[in-house]
Amino acid sequence: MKTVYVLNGPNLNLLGMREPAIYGSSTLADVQKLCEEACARNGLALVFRQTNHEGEMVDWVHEAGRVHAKGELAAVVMNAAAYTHTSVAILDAVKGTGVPLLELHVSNVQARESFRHHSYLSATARAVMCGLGVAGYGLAIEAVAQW
Ligand code: CA2
Repeated sequence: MKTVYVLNGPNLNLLGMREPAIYGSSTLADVQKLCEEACARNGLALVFRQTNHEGEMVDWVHEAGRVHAKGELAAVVMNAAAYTHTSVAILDAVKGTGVPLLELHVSNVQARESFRHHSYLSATARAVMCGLGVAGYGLAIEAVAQW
């Protein structure tokens, strides 16, 4: 059984508690449940985490890289949140480990402020999904199950 790492970046612990017009009313716990169900449907194991710290995200990509090296990783599905737009360190971790990455955003970042239009991760991601709300997490798992 392969494992999907679903890694969430800063402030996503606030999901469902603020800005429902942009991010909806589901909480991160709801998202985790949705991911668990999608993984169960697709015969995948799930590692689901959230961090507010860039270095911790880097460490988790390295951990996923070790799983990848054993041939046991389906993919990393990452909503790097604000780090998407700032983090060369996370980009380097993805490049350095060679993990297959699906970059995910709840909102349509291209329809928002211009500083959200650039992603350090997109060029190294195998796929990018945005604007589908939290349903995107389930759809992302359905997609990577075919990788
Ligand atoms: O649309 C997304 O998923 C984002 O990755 C969310 C990030 C934002 O910086 C990206 O540009 C797009 C923000 C995550 C913060 O989430 C909150 C949720 C509820 C209330 C406040 C913040």
